[in-house]
Amino acid sequence: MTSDGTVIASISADKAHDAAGNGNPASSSTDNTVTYDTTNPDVTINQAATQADPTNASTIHFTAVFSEPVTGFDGSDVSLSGAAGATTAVVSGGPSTYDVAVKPAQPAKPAKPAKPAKPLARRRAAG
Ligand SMILES: [Ca+2]
Ligand SMILES: [Ca+2]
Repeated sequence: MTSDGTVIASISADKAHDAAGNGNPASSSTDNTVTYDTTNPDVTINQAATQADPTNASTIHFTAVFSEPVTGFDGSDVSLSGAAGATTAVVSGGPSTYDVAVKPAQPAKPAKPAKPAKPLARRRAAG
């Protein structure tokens, strides 16, 4: 094979013969096409077209565009860096163009005060 593309197999009539000399008709198929693909999917990521910059919004959107449909791409596949300390990316969309929603690191929530234990039911004093 010399390039990426479809590979299609078919058999013309009279390529094989039975003992009586009858030749086959042309082949029929339900799916005789396979795509030969040796090209890696390139990817770009940029701030989304509608993303304000700078922004004070709590969610910041980027757009990842692959050069062909892909699977297996999720938030854990996006590397985040920068001074704002973003830690979480959520990926949606596809199969070629994905929205990457990034949330800045949340300030640690103050721990909830522990609930006081329920008082034990008082035992009735024996008469
Ligand atoms: Ca096929
Ligand atoms: Ca490919």
